[in-house]
Amino acid sequence: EVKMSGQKEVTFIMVKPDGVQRGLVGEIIKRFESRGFQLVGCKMMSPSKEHLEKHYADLKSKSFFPGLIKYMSSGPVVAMAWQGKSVVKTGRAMLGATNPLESNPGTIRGDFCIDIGRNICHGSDSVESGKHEVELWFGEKTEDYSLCTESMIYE
Ligand code: 3AN
Repeated sequence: EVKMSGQKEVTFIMVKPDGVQRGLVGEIIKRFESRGFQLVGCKMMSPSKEHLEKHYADLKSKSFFPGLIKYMSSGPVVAMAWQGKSVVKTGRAMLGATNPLESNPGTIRGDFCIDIGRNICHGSDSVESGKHEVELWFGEKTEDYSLCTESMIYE
């Protein structure tokens, strides 16, 4: 089971197909690593429509849902689990607002995109959904490195 408290908090960050196609995988990983978070799961994959519909179940009634699923199926994604103190909230802040035109410069979306339907990355919106999404995309196969951080300042 994925632990949720303190420095073991996890979030699910995904580079969407447009982010992969535009060569932004390294940039996004670099920002999370530089900030001090730990990459505990990472895979490139082409998720099935059924899997994406589970991931976006909350949005099923939205008019943009079919387009969203089509876009998310348009190429491979990079699915990642990141761990660390307040990683869910801080991760969201690093991604920027859902609509890139409202994302502040300095955020990933604020620096690299302009279209809400092509906003290059996903990040869990609560500690609960972080845990749920990491389990949905990785099952039990993420590592917990939080005991290997004695040289870091985390306490
Ligand atoms: P976030 O990804 O910031 O949590 P959600 O969960 O509201 O935002 O939306 C999930 C995804 O659905 C967004 N990342 C975006 O790609 C797409 N989306 C959201 N709102 C719209 C919209 N009005 N038109 C087109 N796509 C949208």
